[in-house]
Amino acid sequence: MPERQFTERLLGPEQLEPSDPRLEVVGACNPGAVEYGSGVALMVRVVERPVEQGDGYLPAPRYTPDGQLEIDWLPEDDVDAESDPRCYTIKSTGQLRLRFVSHLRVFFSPDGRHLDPTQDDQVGPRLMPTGAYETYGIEDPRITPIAGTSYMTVVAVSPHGVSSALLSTTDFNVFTRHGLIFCPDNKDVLLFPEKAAGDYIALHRPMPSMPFGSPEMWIARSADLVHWGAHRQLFGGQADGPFRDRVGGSTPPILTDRGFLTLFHGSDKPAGKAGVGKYTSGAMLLDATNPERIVGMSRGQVLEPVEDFERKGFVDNVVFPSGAVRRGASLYVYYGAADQCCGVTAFDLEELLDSCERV
Ligand code: MAN
Repeated sequence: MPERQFTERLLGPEQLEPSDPRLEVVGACNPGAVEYGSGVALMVRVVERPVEQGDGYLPAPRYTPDGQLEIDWLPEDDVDAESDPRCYTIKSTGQLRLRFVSHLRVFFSPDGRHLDPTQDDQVGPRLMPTGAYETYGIEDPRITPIAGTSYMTVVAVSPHGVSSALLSTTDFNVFTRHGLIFCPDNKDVLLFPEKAAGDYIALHRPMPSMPFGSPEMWIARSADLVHWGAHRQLFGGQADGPFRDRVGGSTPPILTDRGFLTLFHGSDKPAGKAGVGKYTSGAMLLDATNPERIVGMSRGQVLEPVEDFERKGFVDNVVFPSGAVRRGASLYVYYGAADQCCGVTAFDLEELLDSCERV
């Protein structure tokens, strides 16, 4: 495993005010990240849950399409609250509700390594859920700089399923929404910073409801970043090991002299077992001219939960990388820890590349 050069807990929920008095902040995690001026712009997923608890009823928050917060009360005896700390399963319908809602918030780290949300110049606007596809929130932003604009994919969660939307900005103040680019269920959409053979490229993660195989990452092409085709399976389908329960792209690829470098994540929960498993990450190198071809893979994982704040939190044992920024000879990796806070760690870029074996 390549050595971490440093690890910092960058931001936690206790440092943030809720967006509504009916909510408390329980997570500030899974940050998108991009170089911005001499520092780093971060888009943080802020996770909030209702403060009030009912007698015999469980609160499930949602936003109306025009952005108003509503709290539904689910009769406790019709709810499985044990299987997953993130969701309730309604017994009578088999359907899920999230226990929380998520929105996004901009932060600026002057050195990429520290953040002080009490400083006005380090905090930017909130991006709140809106429309029919974001009822249960927007999650897990990934930012890719393309020709001077920051393009951001977000996971949109609603009764229609888990889909992925595209936004863009040049100043992290005003955002343009480009709508859904991958329909349900699909998440972990990562855009490449450069075209290949004239096409924009994205990694994505379809989540088939019929389990004919193990989870997979896919790759697609587009002429305009909005309409995607040429879909192909890229990686995954492992019935055993650290990525058997889930596998998805994590950090938007960066172009190196050995190809596109990207971190991916997965969970090792054995089939049929309750809980969410341990989330760890591997590194992958894709050919620069033909990114459908994997040219290198890390031997084992490059990141796993070791620090206290990575092992204990809202969901234990989760490291979930979501941004990577080159700083000198290092690659700074921004990640969600235990679905509760943001961490940043760094690798020597050459060492990380060396950890990828040719395949
Ligand atoms: C899923 C998503 C992420 C979350 C991880 C770990 O992949 O809900 O947002 O961080 O699980 O719980």
